[in-house]
Amino acid sequence: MPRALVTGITGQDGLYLGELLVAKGYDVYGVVRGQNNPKVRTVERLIPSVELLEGDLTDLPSLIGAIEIAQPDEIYNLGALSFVGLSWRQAELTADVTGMGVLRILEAIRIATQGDMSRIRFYQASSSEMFGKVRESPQTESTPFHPRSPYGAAKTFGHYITVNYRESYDAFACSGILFNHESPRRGHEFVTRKVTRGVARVALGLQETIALGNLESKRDWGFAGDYVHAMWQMLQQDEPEDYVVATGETHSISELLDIAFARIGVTDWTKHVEVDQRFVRPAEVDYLCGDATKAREKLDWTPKVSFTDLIEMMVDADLERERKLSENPEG
Ligand code: NDP
Ligand code: GDR
Repeated sequence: MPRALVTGITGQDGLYLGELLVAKGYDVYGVVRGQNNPKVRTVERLIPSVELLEGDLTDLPSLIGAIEIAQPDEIYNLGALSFVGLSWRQAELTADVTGMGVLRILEAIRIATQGDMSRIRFYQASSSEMFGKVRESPQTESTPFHPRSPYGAAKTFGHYITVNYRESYDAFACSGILFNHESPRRGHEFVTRKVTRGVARVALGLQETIALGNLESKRDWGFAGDYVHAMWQMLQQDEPEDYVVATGETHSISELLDIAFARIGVTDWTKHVEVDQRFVRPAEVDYLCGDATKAREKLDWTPKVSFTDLIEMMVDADLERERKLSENPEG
């Protein structure tokens, strides 16, 4: 059986990727950090066959130890401080986990394989945030980077160090430049989930308004369950390369609000939304739209879930969850 090690297994993508790898017959090992991490229970419930190993991207020995136990054929580095808004307030930690963490795990592979890095295939979770103040649209693998946040800067380092280890040590290292992808498992801090959860609570009379930042920015949003297939496909190719993964469609936060509120029968949402300066960022990424032609042609990858279906799926899941919670607040 092939063996895979996944950092960030407790996150949105870690859960979908873990499920995919188990379904494909892998022995899956997940790296979890911290003492008594409450998200571990979700992994145990959804993917009980995953073996959990202690480790932290800020701690090289723990990464070497995890690789020695798991003996993986493939490593997926999904762990990161991933919330762009927080990255200004915890810039140093973001650089350490999201940026330096990539170097540490590559070094852990180099040490554990005694320099024969090509023995372990490596996936780095890079991001469309690297394009930032975009130089061209749509964005492709060759569009120059101009990150706009400490998070974007840290991911740009992670991307280039992945490319550098491929070129320096013959590592089978791929960087997936993924555009925003969402699901009912998305954290509440990200705008899609904040909106769909807020809309569900408005529908159930649990809150009146949703406080948001910039309503004009535009994102290329897809479904996380589709995107993890592209991660796996990248590591099955003959050559390690970098790929943009995106839908090629872009929508504003206002359009997101239109679709989410329409699902509960509200056409004019203005009285339910307030702009709160606390959620406006010091520097914004105004517009992202990805060109995933290379992923389509080489990986045979296409997104399956449309933007409207994605947001409706998330509103429906939040309605069910909030209804259950209001009936039984203990959980
Ligand atoms: P989440 O925020 O849901 O998950 C992040 C994961 O990183 C969690 O499992 C978290 O574990 C883990 N983590 C945080 N700090 C550390 C650390 N010091 N050591 C080890 N693990 C740590 O992110 P997503 O699942 O949405 O994203 C997965 C990856 O893809 C991230 O790297 C993200 O930056 C990147 N990405 C995401 C996109 C998206 O739209 N979702 C788009 C492009 C890239 P814990 O339980 O300990 O908090
Ligand atoms: P993003 O996602 O920064 O693109 O990073 P997020 O959902 O946080 O923001 C998207 C856009 O919405 C605007 N916005 C708000 N955002 C949040 N979180 N909360 C608000 O109240 C709010 N109001 C408006 C933001 O300004 C922004 O323009 C995500 C993360 O998953 C990264 O890890 C990943 O790399 C990128 O997607 C691709």
